[in-house]
Parts: sequence; structure tokens; C-alpha cells
Amino acid sequence: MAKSRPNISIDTPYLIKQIQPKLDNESRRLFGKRILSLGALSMLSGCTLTDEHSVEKMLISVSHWNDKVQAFLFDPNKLAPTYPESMITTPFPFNAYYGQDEIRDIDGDQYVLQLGGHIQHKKPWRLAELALLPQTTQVTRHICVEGWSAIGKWGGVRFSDFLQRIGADTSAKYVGFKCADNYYTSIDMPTALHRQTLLTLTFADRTLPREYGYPMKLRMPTKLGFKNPKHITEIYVTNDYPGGYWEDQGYHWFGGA
Ligand SMILES: Nc1nc2c(c(=O)[nH]1)N[C@H]1C(S)=C(S)[C@@H](COP(=O)(O)O)O[C@H]1N2
Ligand SMILES: [Mo]
Repeated sequence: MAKSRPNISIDTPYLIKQIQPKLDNESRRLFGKRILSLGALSMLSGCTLTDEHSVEKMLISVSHWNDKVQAFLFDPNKLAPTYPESMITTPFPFNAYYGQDEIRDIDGDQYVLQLGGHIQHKKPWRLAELALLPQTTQVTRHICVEGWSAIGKWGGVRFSDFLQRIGADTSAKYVGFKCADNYYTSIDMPTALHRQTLLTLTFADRTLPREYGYPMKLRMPTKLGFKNPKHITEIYVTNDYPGGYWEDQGYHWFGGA
């Protein structure tokens, strides 16, 4: 039985004041661009703001809130900046949850990419087969939350083309990734379908070096570094929130750059 709720009125400007400092910088910046109504607040938070309890619940879920704000404001048609090749950073930084000495050695001839979840054609892919698909390149900036950024050139298959080819259900919520080093992450479908999201096989016009994710990584200039999985061994489409290696330790899941 639904409890009868005290009919309190909610002071929207006050609420916004409470929420603003809890937003991360990016959400705050994006937030400033829009006029916020109580309707938008309830929609973004998924809470019906009818009583104090629901307001509290909303304030508690501010981390999810940040994700939702970013997802809501993500413009699938807006391109991340691209750069001239003269601006490429050399040497390009390596980063992983382990040091250089533990970089995985993967045999490209033995490699298979597994597909799972809401995908029609789940036949695994060999590296050579991926290389036969139409390729494109981009020079974009990789931004790591640890406080560095670097410009690099990546090449590969448009991920949206690949998803279409394998018959992925693009109305599903998430695309998840499992990696050879046990790293894992997941992204929202709109970002998966973004035209700069690349199933990446090359770096600086050469076979993807082992430190940067050989044999295959996903490159997204619209997302922070930790959302860009290297050494991918499995791609799956799902409606169940898959989380991620850093995300499960408190990083914001959406991770927009
Ligand atoms: N498989 C895997 N992918 C990963 C990571 C990792 O540890 N393992 N680290 C992430 C982080 S935090 C960053 S910044 C980038 C670093 O990519 P780079 O080595 O090409 O600069 O990879 C991301 N993808
Ligand atoms: Mo990172």
C-alpha cells in the first residue's frame, strides 16, 4: 500500500543550490548551459520529487546523477576536436592499472574477438577479418583523469558500422567490454554509435603497439581515458548495467571527456 505523502512544496532554486556543489566539474559546466526546471530535475534523477524523502534520495544518488546529466546532455552529433598530425604527442604516454613490465603479450594469430548478449551474429572475429573491414583514422586527444592528456592518431573500423554488421540490438542500453588483462568497462549506446568511436587496430599508422592495447582497443575521443578499453577480447550488448574496473571503485560511469 502506498503511504500517503505530506504535500510539501519544493523550492527549486534551493534544491539547485544544494545539488550544484555536488556535481562534478563537467556536469556543472554543462548544467550551466541549460535552464533547469523542477520537471527536468525529476526526469534526470528518476525520482518523483513529491516529498522530503525523495529529495534526499535524489541528493544521495548524486554520482548516478552526474552520469545521468552527462548522458542527457550528450549530443550524439557533436564531434570531439581533431588535430593536425604535427600536434601528435611523442612519445605517447602508456597507462594501465599495472606497470610497463606487466603489459600483456597477445598472439595476434591466435586472437579471437568474442561477441555476446543482444547480438544476432555471434560468430567470433579473427584479427585478419577485422582488418578487411573499411578503415578510417582520426587524430584526437586522449584525456586521463590522472591529469594528463595527449594527442594521438588511431585507425580502425567505425564501431557503429561494426555493430550494424554483427546485428547488435542498438536499442539496448549498454555495450560491455572484457579485456585480456582482466580490465573491463562499459559504455552507453549513444556513445557506441557516435561516428568518432573506433574499433581500433592501428596507432600512428602502424599495427597497434602492445602497450597501447594490441591487438584491438576501443577509441572514443568523447570519453575519458579509462573508458577506452585496450586488449579487448569480448564485446557484449546488454540492458544490465555492467560497470567497469575503475567505475566499480567510484569513477563516474559515464566518463565524458
Ligand atoms: N585493458 C585495459 N584498458 C585500459 C586500461 C587498463 O589498465 N587495461 N587503462 C585505461 C586508462 S586509465 C587509460 S588512461 C588508457 C591509457 O591508454 P594508453 O596506454 O594508450 O595511453 O587506457 C585505458 N584502458
Ligand atoms: Mo586513465
